[in-house]
Amino acid sequence: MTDQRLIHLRKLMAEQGLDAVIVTKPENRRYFSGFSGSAGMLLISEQAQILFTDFRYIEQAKKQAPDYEIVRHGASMFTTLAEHINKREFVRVGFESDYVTWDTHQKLIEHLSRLELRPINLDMLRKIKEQAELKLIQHAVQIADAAFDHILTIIRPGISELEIALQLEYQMRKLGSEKPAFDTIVASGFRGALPHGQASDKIIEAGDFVTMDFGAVYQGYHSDITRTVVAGKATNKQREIYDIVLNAQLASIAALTATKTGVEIDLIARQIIADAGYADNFGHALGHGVGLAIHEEPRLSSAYTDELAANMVVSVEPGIYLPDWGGVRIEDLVVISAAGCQVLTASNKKLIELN
Ligand SMILES: [Mn+2]
Repeated sequence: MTDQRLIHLRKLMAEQGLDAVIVTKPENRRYFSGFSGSAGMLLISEQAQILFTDFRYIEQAKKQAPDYEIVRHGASMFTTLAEHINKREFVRVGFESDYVTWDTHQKLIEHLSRLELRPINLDMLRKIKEQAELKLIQHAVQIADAAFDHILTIIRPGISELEIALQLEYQMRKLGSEKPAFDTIVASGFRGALPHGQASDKIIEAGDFVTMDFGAVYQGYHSDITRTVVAGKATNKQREIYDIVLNAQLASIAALTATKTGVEIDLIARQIIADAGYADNFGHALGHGVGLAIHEEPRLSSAYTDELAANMVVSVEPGIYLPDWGGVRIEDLVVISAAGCQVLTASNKKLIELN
């Protein structure tokens, strides 16, 4: 945790006329305090920074968030929060409207009736990564790369998608991943047409395309990689589709630089796939930010008109999905810079035929 993060947060609070913010989203709680427990909330004002949590996490909170006043709450976290807020002269207090449920909002209103509660989004403060964060993401990428190398020795006709997913997750855990970054996707043969086909009991058949989308988590930071390989010899059609997706991916990476917008980069991949005749078969966005959350700001999509900036980390993951036939997706993580971008993912992207 660096002071810089709280400086940026307090600047945003001042811009929005807030006396304090209540931070409840786990990623933001961790980002602004260092505390990684599963329960608790932060109260941050110009003067104060308080972490409320329960009995289970007091010792951990003291260790992980030394710059915070740690307050143990009882049966109702809101009662304790209100006691601390009502001691102070706050008028306007921000809450994370994209995370707080209706029930929680009702409780906040009930306990803090004196206050003006204002919605605020804190995620944008996590978009640009610090050097230390980039190192952690790079480490999570390396774990996934190593698991991919290993899985190439395991994939063969006769084993199931679930077995491949298990082996990927086992390798990543052995290499230090805290957990899978998300439910591992293994989609083979006709199931490859499902962009998010979670591993099933389908057996790999000779000649199947096998799409694997997986990631590791290291000190809270995620990685995300997709590779599609052939369990045998590729057909001409498989080669054709693979090359289109790879070209789309390489061209968008080549164009990716700070000051471009998410729309512009998304369009580069989309145009190449459309020109090849598959416009209707690439129905998802090109990429997303990755960090303490697996999907976060910014986006490479037709809706993201903001400029990108140096030290943002995004996935670049075009795909083509053909119903009843299968699909291909290729995904790397990259760090954006002023001059271009640096690809973090090291795994081979040439079409791999496993014989
Ligand atoms: Mn992804």
